[in-house]
Amino acid sequence: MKTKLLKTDNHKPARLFFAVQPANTIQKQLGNLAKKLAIEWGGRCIKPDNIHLTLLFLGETKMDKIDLLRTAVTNITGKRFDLTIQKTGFWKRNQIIYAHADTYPPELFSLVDAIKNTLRDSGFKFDDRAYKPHITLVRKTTLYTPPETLQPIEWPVKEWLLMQSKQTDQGIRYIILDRWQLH
Ligand code: 2AM
Repeated sequence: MKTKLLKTDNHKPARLFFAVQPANTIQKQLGNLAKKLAIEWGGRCIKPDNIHLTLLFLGETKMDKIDLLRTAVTNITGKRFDLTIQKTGFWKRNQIIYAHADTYPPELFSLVDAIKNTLRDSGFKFDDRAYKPHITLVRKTTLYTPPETLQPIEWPVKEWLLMQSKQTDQGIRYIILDRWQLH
């Protein structure tokens, strides 16, 4: 599926990232948790629709590079994997509360590596720091003490996405620009 970028966007670069997104039911579950945590600990909760796990953040990308980007990654073949989200954590420096799994399957890291290698070979620049999977739930929190574990949330990951982060009057909105199936 390809979603056309809005015509009005054409004059400026788009803020892009690759991610996986859970089904609506899981987004709602994590969204409810985010709301609860923001009430309890302060900060701004992520809306359910925006709940995702980033694979690679590309940042501002010129519009004329987007087709090249899509073509470059289209031959990546990743395998399906399951995530069990059962913890929350806190990054004091970034002021975020996030959800995460105890362990992540090798298929996730292989997919991220494949995207990075392909983009590097195609001349794209990106932040190449070690990948730390996390699902941001609340921003601008200054204090949080995570409980031991949560009721586990099972998330089967069957596809990965190219997404655009857009500032709108209603806040940040994530738009799916393209998607690829895992096998
Ligand atoms: P975050 O939730 O930890 O901020 C869209 O902005 C997605 O890309 C978010 O999941 C965000 O992670 C991630 N991301 C990674 N590096 C980023 C950066 N340097 N600036 C903004 N977002 C970044």
